[in-house]
Amino acid sequence: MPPSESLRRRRTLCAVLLAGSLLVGGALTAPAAAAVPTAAAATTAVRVNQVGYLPDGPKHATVVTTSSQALTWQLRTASGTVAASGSTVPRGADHASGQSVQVADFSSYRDTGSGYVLTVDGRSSDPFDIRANLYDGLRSDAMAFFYHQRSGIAIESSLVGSAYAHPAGHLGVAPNKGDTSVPCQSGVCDYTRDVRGGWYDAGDQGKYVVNGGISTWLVVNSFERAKRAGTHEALGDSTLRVPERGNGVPDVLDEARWELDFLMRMQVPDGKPYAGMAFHKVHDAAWTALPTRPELDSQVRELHRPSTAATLNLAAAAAQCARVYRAYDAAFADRCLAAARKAWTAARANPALYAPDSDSTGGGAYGDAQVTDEFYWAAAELYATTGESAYRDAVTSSSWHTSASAFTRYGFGWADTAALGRLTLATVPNGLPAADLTRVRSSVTAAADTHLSTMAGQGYGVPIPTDGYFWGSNSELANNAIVLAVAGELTGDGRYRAGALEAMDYLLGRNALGQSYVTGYGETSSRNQHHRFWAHQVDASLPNPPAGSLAGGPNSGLQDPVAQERLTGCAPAACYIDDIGSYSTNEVAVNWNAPLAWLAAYAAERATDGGEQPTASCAVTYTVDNSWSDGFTATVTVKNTGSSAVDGWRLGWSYSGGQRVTSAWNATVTQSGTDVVARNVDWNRVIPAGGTASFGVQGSKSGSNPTPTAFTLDGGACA
Ligand code: 9MR
Repeated sequence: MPPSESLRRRRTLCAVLLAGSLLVGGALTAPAAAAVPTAAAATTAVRVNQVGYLPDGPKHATVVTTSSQALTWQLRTASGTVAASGSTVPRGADHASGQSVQVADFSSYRDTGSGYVLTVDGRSSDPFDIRANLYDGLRSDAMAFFYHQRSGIAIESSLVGSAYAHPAGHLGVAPNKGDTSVPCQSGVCDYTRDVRGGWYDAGDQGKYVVNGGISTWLVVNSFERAKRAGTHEALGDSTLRVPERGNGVPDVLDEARWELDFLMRMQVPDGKPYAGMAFHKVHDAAWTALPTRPELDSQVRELHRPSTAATLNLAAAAAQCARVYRAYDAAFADRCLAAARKAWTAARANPALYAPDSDSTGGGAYGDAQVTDEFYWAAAELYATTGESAYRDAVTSSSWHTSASAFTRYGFGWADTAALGRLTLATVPNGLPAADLTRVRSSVTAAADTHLSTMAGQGYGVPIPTDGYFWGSNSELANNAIVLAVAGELTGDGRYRAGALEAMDYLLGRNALGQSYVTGYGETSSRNQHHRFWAHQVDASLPNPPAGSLAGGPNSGLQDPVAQERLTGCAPAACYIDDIGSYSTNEVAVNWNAPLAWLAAYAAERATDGGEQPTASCAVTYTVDNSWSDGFTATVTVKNTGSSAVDGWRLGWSYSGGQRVTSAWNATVTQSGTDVVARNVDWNRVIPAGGTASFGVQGSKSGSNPTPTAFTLDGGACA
């Protein structure tokens, strides 16, 4: 049987304490003293999303006040005009923050602008915007985090700027000793493996299959979900700063492939003991100091013994790969599927090879002695991809298939993966009987209802309970917000989308500390996260983390020396310090940025309640001007049928006859699979109300050349 919610939580906490105490490692040079961002030291007591709000989204602020009476709030424009006003709702003591709070709700205000300020009782918030494209920047920055974290490839200045560029790390070039021919730890194997590539896990340079698996799944899932919504062009080719831009494959999938290739390299080869299993992790033999540039790490790297959990993470991520990449690269999809099947079979043969919590010298433990949830997740992915009865039986015979514990208030995570299987079964077409599918989908909405009620009980609208602030709490919150978003997709109920967006408010400043946990977003944003290269706080020649990097967030366990020294006595949601030494509250990690990127993409693309596709005011004519045996030219004219000018546009359509655009004029045109996106050039950026813009394409074809009939303008369907 799956363990109860409380048992699972204890297990997670236990792992935290064990590994946390060993992570200290004496490697840290003395961190510079940073101001302690306690609630008392905050500059304002009106907490808002410091980036802003979507015009059609919820708009809440939390006011810290000792007053028990409702107060008047005023929303002022940048010029100081009062645009809206109302009364706050007193909430009294908020246990997570340890503060007495009231809530202002200005959701009904839907105008747009920048530099708004919310004033309550003579105190003002940080300034913020209200605009539809609020999350466009974060969508690409949060996803670009993964390129920065790539191992085994030079990080190019042309893509990230000179401050963040560095030579490839861990390609066997001195002083690096890895990762092209890595030995196992003593007694584990008698050969070496090439395990180059992948993403560094976090502030350290270890590479861990369990955490890599869930992170890859989330990145690929963000694309798979967007594809269902018909909005995936925003994650398509040439949307990210990655070296693979322009290769015809969606950039998000290019990024995830970097990790998928690594995960498959971690599989034990045929003919060796435990063939098909995945090594649990590869990392330095001893903890390295802060700072350590990746290309200057001189530690020996070692493979740690295979584990059932890592093997099943590989199976799940690779099975998802086989499904999602098929439209873009069938050979890669086949390779993923073969790896997934092999991993599944190996895990079934070795169901209890547990990674111990104690293995945390030189890298994190990622210990997990409860892997029935990983079996369920891997079976669900394999079933959704193949439809085969053996995987279906593994799904339906798992106690996780019906257990209420698949979703908990504490969210899913690298050790608790049953929810990922449920999310896939609820959203990817599969052959489960209708009644079972209904039950699976209801379990997602029931979980989302729980999160909404948790939020309703919190002064800051946080979808995690008061005792849920443990290591990486920001990812716990973000993962719960994903469940809310998926419930919105399944039901069309706008309350779930509102809940997911309100979770973003917390990450971006509406919280106990008035702290945006995302670098570069908001007036007071985290900039000293624990990282061996972005270590500006200890070495001024190195950069701070790049924009879009999410800090782990408040951790009431205080599991590092800086937190213990500076945060003792903190209320759970205030147990955070923006200091490079506080790895238990202020690290970055791939499994934390992945849900942030997922949510940013979700928030950026959905402009209407309930997740419906917006309708745009446009009409399109597509005329084939010339056609020959294997090619054609066409003129596309888009008319702005709305009452205001369009400033900058993106026109999308699909080719159903295998056509491919080979060149274009008067627009920049990219194609990903069957999907085409045309972006304005400078001179036709503005289409006045009633006006038109035209451009031309040349393409290749074989046989017929069906004319596209459906077009979208900036994500909204043209009438
Ligand atoms: O995210 C992990 C958290 O759940 C654990 O409690 C903690 C201690 O074991 O480790 C966290 O993961 C770290 C990993 O062990 C090493 N790389 C950095 C990760 C983020 O802090």
